[in-house]
Amino acid sequence: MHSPVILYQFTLCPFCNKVRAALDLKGIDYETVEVSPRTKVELPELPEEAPRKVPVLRIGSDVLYDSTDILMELDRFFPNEPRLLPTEPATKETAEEIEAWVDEQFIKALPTVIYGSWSNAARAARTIGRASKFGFFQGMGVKLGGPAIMRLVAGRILKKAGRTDGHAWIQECLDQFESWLGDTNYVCGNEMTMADVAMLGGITCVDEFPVYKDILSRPKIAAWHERLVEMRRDAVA
Ligand SMILES: N[C@@H](CCC(=O)N[C@@H](CS)C(=O)NCC(=O)O)C(=O)O
Repeated sequence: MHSPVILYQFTLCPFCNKVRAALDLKGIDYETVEVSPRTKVELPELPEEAPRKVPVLRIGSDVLYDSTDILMELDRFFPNEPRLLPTEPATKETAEEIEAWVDEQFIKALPTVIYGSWSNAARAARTIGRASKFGFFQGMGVKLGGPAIMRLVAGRILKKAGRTDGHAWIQECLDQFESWLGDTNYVCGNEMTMADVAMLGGITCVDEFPVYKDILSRPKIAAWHERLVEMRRDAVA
């Protein structure tokens, strides 16, 4: 029997969604603990150098943090298939690069279309209010200011990235992802890797927002997504 696995998270945080996707796809049983964004008192003791951020994953007495590091470590704790890190060095390198790109581009671009317009901002505020899931948004500097502040934050992200249009940014990301997919089942070839898991996590995170439909309106991405969703469903069953 394995040690208990506990994921400390904000439900709406895309980085936590990456880790949940990985745990599900590998068929690992885990519990989740919802962390209070303000106090984060629920977090376990962390190494001194670790930021007080989610996700944090406890496996028995081991405490892992940072979604990318967690994905990279998971095969070591759970060597069962599917592996997140390919064994072939060149493929492993590509998987790591694309996984980093998901954090740096796709996940960064998402909030700019989630609350980049007044109506989306109001919708985001309602979703958060309803579900009490402040995490992602508060993590990005949004306190309790509602749509107006969300809009400011979206603007700030765009400016920092040297962009003006969040929707165009997302479309560029999707073009890029599609071209990497090519005619293969997964983004690094015909085996699933941490790169697919990261992208799946980011997409799942916005499933209540209009951008989700835009993403899945692309047939190649929709087919890839369906493969992963099915695999995830089978693995948790
Ligand atoms: N690079 C980290 C980023 C984690 C992160 O930014 N988490 C946010 C939530 S989306 C957080 O915990 N923010 C709380 C804070 O900064 O106080 C990862 O991949 O895990």
